[in-house]
Amino acid sequence: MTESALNLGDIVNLDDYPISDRSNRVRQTLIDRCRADLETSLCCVIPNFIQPSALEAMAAEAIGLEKGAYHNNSLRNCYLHRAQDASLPADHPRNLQDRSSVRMIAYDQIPPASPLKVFYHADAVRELVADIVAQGELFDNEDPYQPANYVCYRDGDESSWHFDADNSFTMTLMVQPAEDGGDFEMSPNTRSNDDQNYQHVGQVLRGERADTVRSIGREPGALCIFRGCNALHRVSPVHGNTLRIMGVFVYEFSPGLVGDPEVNATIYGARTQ
Ligand SMILES: O=C(O)CCC(=O)C(=O)O
Ligand SMILES: [Fe+2]
Repeated sequence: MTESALNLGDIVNLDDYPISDRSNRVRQTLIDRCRADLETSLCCVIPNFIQPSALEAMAAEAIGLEKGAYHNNSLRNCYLHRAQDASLPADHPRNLQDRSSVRMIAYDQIPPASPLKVFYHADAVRELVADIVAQGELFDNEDPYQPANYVCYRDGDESSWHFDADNSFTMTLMVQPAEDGGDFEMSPNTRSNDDQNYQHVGQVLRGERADTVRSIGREPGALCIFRGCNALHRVSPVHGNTLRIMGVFVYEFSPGLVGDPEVNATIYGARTQ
């Protein structure tokens, strides 16, 4: 603890979102609304969740750390794989490669007293998210790199169409939007747990199903929870000199989980110490 240790109220807008009190009716109304949105559109957004002063501190922190970020720049398919499959046609979704270029600031690079970490580790935040995703208790991820990250996009960076791997939900915080571009776009229900729906996936990838794609607008301070494993999503190319900064958080359904070191090295770069 430092002398300037942050409390939850320094970070979360507790006036609008009294999340520390589990019996509060405003909290329950928020949970009900988010659950309904997740059910219908695989995504929910909580606007103005973060205090402006905490957002400023997060943005300044990420900008300061960004020169040490790992530039993850690759061609990949929408399943996050880099290899082609010669047994499938060239235009199969598994063989359609697209570019992704983002800058990862991993958990181990962020100071312990960071507002991003205080937010992530707060019981009231974890419990709120657990109530929204409604799949039982949540636990902090215990990987050295994964639990809470800043993901930064410079001019020209983008994240092409993809499904998120493994986790049943993804949680992001808009810290600082791009000047232009950097839109978060999603085609909900592109596949299901038991149907890969390759034909539809291919159509979205080729830009033939713009009717299914929605752009999810988020102001600074908006928390977003989405089912990225079944909804194709992307971040359109960023334009301008303002760094697009997202907080990304990983909670788990069982305690003590860590990631695969080889996968981590491809996402965060190898550590040399
Ligand atoms: O930056 C975003 O808005 C979403 C990024 C994303 O695809 C993810 O975190 O899985
Ligand atoms: Fe994603």
